[in-house]
Amino acid sequence: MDNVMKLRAYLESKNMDAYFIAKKVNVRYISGYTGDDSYLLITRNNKYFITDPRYTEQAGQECADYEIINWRKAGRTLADAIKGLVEKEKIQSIGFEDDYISVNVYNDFKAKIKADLLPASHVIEEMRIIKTPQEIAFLRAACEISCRAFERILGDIRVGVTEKELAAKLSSYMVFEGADTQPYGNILISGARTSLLHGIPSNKAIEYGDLVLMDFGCQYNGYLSDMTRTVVVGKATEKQREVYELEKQMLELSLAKMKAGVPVRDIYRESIKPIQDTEYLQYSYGNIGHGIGLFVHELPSMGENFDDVLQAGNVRTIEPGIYIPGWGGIRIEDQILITENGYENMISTTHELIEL
Ligand SMILES: [Mn+2]
Repeated sequence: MDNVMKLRAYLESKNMDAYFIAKKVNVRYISGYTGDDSYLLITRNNKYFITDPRYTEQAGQECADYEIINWRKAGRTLADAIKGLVEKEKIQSIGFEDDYISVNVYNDFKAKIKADLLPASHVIEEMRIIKTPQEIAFLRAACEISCRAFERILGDIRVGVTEKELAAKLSSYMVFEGADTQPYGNILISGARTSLLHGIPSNKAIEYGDLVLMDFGCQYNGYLSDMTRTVVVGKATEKQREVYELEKQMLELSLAKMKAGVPVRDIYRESIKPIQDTEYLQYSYGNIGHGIGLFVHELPSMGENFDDVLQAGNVRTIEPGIYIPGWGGIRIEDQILITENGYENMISTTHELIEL
């Protein structure tokens, strides 16, 4: 069953006439369109691609089996264009992504469209949880590109270079290795700043003895990789080595548990075993992974507060970490395909401590 058929099966099950899609990655997932600022209205029998003149040519090429609507021509606002389709198709109910549509757009829809607007978020997101073989191939390729870029950036990390310079190089290496050119907010931070879970690369220069934490990834045909490695510039101190070893055990125990059918809470419990009775437990974080695909943080999440179970065909990251304010943080992150009997690690880079 293709994605549109799956969505139509959902419409039927909910007795809904149409579904309106505005999230960029959901538009791409359903239609294959790779551009911006476009919307889909999928009815039981028709497919409408709603965009503006900047994108009509591209939409015609990428979504040839859709009827392409230029909303700027059809009316004053997006709602005017949809109003016309609702009348033409005699649509009585439309599901929409209520976790995304702005209040502004919603109010305009409500005022103009004579159909029930039914909040129905996460419909496409739920479909995206199990990856197809094609999606898995793209995700694997994105991971391989990141691993090659990591090998290259190691040669550039030295005293005096700034975090920003290294972050820019790392991004360019991924493009040279085959990634899409879409920007991606890579984290490359050093020294005590590594305790910032999502720190932003700064003008700080690398110093001898620094931890350098790189949490990065790229996009390949729209599909993302996400990996983290933490290295030491020079010789690791005793404490750096101790924390690194604990972190590595946290990751590897989590990996060993990965298999379809395992509750994510069990993975979390496994992950904290090495630090359970140590001072470091307070420096860990309850979320240790997330689904990944067309979007970097997608369903399902992984951590102490989630009830779901690993399923074959999930692609997830696993990234426990230890973050000590004022001292620094260490994280290792891999991207995993869950299988019936275990997992495939899409990230081939070593877990061993790298001293540069
Ligand atoms: Mn991640």
